[in-house]
Amino acid sequence: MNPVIEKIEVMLVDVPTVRPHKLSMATMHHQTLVLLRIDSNDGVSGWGEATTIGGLAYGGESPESIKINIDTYIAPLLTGRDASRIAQLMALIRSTVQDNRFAKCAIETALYDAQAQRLGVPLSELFGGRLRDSVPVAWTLASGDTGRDIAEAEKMLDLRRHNIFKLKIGLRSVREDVAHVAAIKRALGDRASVRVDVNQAWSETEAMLGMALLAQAGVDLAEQPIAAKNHDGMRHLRAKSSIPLMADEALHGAVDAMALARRHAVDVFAVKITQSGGLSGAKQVAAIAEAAHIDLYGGTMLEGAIGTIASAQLFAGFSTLAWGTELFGPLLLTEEILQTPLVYKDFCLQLPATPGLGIALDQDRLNFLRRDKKAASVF
Ligand code: MUC
Ligand code: MG
Repeated sequence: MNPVIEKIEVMLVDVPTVRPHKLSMATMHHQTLVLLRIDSNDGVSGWGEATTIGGLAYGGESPESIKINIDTYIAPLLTGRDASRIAQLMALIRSTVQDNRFAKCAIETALYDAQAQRLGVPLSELFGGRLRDSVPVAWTLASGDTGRDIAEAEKMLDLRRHNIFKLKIGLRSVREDVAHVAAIKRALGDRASVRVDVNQAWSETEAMLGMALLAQAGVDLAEQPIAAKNHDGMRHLRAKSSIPLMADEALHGAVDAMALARRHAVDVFAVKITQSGGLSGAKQVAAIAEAAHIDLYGGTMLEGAIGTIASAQLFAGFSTLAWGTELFGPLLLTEEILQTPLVYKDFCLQLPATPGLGIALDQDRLNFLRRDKKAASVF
């Protein structure tokens, strides 16, 4: 008998961050995890995640809109249907629901988690299998203070947790930002790879100056310095820059990947399962990158453990992962939602070998943290 979908539940879980996380478009003091569970009548439950950054500051889906859109439009479409026909279910959603990439990602992840559990294999095996059992993980330095960022980086190096650091810039003037980056690179030297993420904050002329100064400072990579839609601008920058250019916000799935590849606009793709509309979409982005000789980086929307390990399960199968990943989301949060935390060691995130996502949620903790179970939210 094929499993039938009985219930789809979306929960918003507000968790404080370990310190303020300053991006050019928002300063985060907490993260709102958007978690989703699909229960079927064979007793198997699958989990997915649709977490975004900064409410509506980063993209067009907010935690609240994701929940209401799934509850109102997507869950009723799926309830009562065969949970094992994932391609059919996703095609049905795509034919009825425009956009909503994060919501689609959470649904698809939960369906694959459950199906992999039924088959008794890690989720990675449903996407072609693993080439690696761990992935390198960068840490983002975004306290807004140079001294604090250097101390944080030193601590991560001592712990052998991270030796790749992404610095968030774009709030101050180009020269002030580059001075901050250069001081950190000087302090860390060859012990670490230092990269920057401008989150679209620069104009083309600012980026022209910024990229040149960053190259002199010894920075290895610049991520999304200018507006996501400015593909020609990225192509101009790339042609002039001596350091590689990475697309992040510019990449919302395979169509964007194709457009960027055709224009030779960037050197690296930051692949995100949410931004790609799910694991299958992210795999398509990676395939386009491979065909176009574009390097890959495993990106995050600062998800918690579910989205993080789902991403790792996919990235473990990418033919190359030249720039590693930034799957550190759970480490930015003050609360653990798993019975056994994810394993970060030797600068990498280790992949579980157990079926599905390979994680077990701490239900009591989750119930305690859920926004709908709280008298008042953390805001
Ligand atoms: C982004 O734009 O890359 C990833 C790491 C981080 O600190 O912010 C995110 C979003
Ligand atoms: Mg980015």
